[in-house]
Amino acid sequence: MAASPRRTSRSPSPLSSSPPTTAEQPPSARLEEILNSENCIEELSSASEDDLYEDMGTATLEEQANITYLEKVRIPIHDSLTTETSEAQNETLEIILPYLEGNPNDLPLNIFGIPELQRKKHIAFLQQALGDYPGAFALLDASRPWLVYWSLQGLSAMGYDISEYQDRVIHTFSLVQHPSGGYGGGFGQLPHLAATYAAVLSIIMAGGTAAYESIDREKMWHFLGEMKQPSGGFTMAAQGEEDIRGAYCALTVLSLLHIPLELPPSAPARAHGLTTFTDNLGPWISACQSFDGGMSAAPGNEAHGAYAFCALGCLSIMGPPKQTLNAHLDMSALIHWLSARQCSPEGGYNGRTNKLVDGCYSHWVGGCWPIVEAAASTPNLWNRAALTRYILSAAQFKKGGLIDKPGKRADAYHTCYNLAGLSATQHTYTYEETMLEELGGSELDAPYYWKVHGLHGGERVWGDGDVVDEVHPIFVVPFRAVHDCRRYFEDMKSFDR
Ligand code: FPP
Ligand code: K
Repeated sequence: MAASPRRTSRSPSPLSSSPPTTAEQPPSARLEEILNSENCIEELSSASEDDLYEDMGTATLEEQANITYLEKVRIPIHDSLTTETSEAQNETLEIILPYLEGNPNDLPLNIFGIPELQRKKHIAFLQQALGDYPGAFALLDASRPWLVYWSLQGLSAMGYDISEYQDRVIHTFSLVQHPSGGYGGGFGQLPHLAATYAAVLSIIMAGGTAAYESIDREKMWHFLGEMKQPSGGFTMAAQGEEDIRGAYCALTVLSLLHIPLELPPSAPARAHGLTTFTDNLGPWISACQSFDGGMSAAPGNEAHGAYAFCALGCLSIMGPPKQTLNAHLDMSALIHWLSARQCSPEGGYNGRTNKLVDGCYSHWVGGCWPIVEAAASTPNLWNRAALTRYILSAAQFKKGGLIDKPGKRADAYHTCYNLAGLSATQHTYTYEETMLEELGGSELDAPYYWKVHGLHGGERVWGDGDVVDEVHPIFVVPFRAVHDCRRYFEDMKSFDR
């Protein structure tokens, strides 16, 4: 077998989006001059393209168009005002750039000169994450359902058959199901919507009758009824915070388990005139859109990418994204905000304005695009190749697992969400109104109309060995798990009210 190609001085920089045969366009002397000047931004905007770049040589117009401005010059624009934020950004860039321009971990490279996905090492890392933890990890006790979810989802994304974990998953979550409904972090802990979300997704990934039957749906209905608030939102726990995570987690569980949309008789929100789980929810989510177009945890808070995904996920469970997103959000403001999260030249995403790139936002922001594209009918709103480069070049930990950024340690959370983001760059999904007639017209069935449309045909920097599996755009588990689960619960009778 031929040795894996190593990056040489003649290989393209990973900041160039072109395959190895394409000529690069070097910056002109005039551009270097402008970038070093005080009025850099003003001068750049008045300079013509011809002033800024050397001749593109053999690159076609199409190839030129694919190379974004900053990728061409490979020098980020610096604001001359120095702040704590700009210093952190500069320091971060210094740490990251060597990984984008070279190969400090000495990983084998794919045909585009980008490190290959270290699948075997990442699988071994997640297998370990499902094992025992030393005492110092006791503080993660309440996050146990998350550890299981992140690990199983990451393994599934890499094509690993998780059926060996089925019995353990059923056993673990039968112990953490609360007697009054919902799941806590561990045995004896109070139920919480985040733990419940992670538990239900883990259980449906494990799959099978015993797994489905381990969930007490009727008690779950009552637990979710307790979380519903008169405002339309959901609290994460009894007397807990009301935020957009709660709304997304609650609707995920309601939809997958086919729980009645009607609130249980005991739900406190009934005293305020609400009768269903979706009452007032759309307007409450609208109120979470902040002045800058992003989505915040609750009305009035700072926008954050993780909450954008929760908001879009929740709206996409309430109905077809084209309807619900356009009805409740200012889409052009949202698209503007989401686009601004892709860092250049890093290629990965940050979570909020003026903060640092982090591999987990490959999913929290990257995963918003398939949903936005289904609502806006505009493809290619984001730079998939740049995100792929960040994930493969800068977010793989040498020994296995994926990370926030170089210098950080791998964990199951960053492994799961980097891989979900990588999947989003590779696959295309469409929302097919007419697809699943068997579910036609039943409650919260919108998420079952997504169809895998094949690998993304545009510019790519991943090789065949770097492909990860499709991930359901709303529930972030394999499609199979989503459809098997809903089919199982589809004909279940409603509960006695
Ligand atoms: C800021 O952390 C992070 C947040 C404000 C939100 C975190 C929430 C999630 C990651 C997921 C929620 C989703 C569900 C389904 C429960 P930071 O200040 O450390 O990071 P930053 O500098 O990147 O903003
Ligand atoms: K962070």
